[in-house]
Amino acid sequence: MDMLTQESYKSDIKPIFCPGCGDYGVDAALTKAFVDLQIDPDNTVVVSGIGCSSSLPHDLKTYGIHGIHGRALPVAEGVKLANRNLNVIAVGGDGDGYGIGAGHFVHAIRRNIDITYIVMNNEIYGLTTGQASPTSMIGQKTKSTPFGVIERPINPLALALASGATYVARGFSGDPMHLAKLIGGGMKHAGFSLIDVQSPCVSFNKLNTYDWFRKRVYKLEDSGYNPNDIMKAYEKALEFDMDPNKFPIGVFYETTSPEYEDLDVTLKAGTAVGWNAPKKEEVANVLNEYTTEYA
Ligand SMILES: Cc1ncc(C[n+]2csc(CCOP(=O)(O)OP(=O)(O)O)c2C)c(N)n1
Ligand SMILES: [Mg+2]
Repeated sequence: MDMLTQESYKSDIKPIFCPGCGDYGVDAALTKAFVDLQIDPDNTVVVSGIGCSSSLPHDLKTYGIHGIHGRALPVAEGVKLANRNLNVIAVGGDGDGYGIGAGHFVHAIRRNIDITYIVMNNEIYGLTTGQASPTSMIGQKTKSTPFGVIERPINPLALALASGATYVARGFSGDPMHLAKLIGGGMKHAGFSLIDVQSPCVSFNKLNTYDWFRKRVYKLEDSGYNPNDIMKAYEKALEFDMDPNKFPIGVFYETTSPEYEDLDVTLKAGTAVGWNAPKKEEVANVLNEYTTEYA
């Protein structure tokens, strides 16, 4: 097969993002990770929910599902369980994943299904033009919080760790080369991987800007951080909550643990799409069993 390039993954559809949107950086980083790993676009599915960030699958020449709000993960899990030979990537926003989809977030993580989840976290609802999201900071004035946010923000990294995550990373869309490595690491990781990306919304979040992040962001690996100690991972995940001038990015935690697909009795026998449909008499036998046993 010929070498795949950036162009191999670009569709004819242009992104809907505003000029300067952080999600362009995520688009570029994801494509770079595809090129680096020579991912086959015909064997790849990118699943999303609803939001500006969730429009990303349209821009890619892979398979894609632009689904419903907050449901990127259950759809992605279904795709993976039906055919575990596919590369399955779920993408979306902070509202989609940490708000309406928060229940799915916790349960997909504890199942450790082998999918990569990229959350474009801009600390706001972008598509609906600037309401507070579950990651908006206390005090932030938005269209839905004219007197400032009074709820404590979700800490997605700490929540992922508490849910049993096996790969937890945070990137910054202002550094797409670094982000591409985090995404590539997640795709290579066997099991669920979370890459929370700080991806500024230049139109509706005037607080968490590129400059705001640049003043605080530093790379964990530059300080010799080792991502296999869960207690240290919690400490780093909580660092910004303790010191609002420090915002670590990089791989916080990685560990090996069996995938759901390896443990499930039926799935470990092979991928579901390869199964033959049951014969008529087999279905009749099952139905018979129920009617005789419960008659
Ligand atoms: C069930 C449902 N509730 C609410 C909405 C309205 N809605 C559309 S996008 C969105 C939030 C988008 O925010 P986020 O997920 O952070 O994505 P962003 O646009 O910031 O990338 C909401 C509330 C919807 N489409 N469906
Ligand atoms: Mg958002």
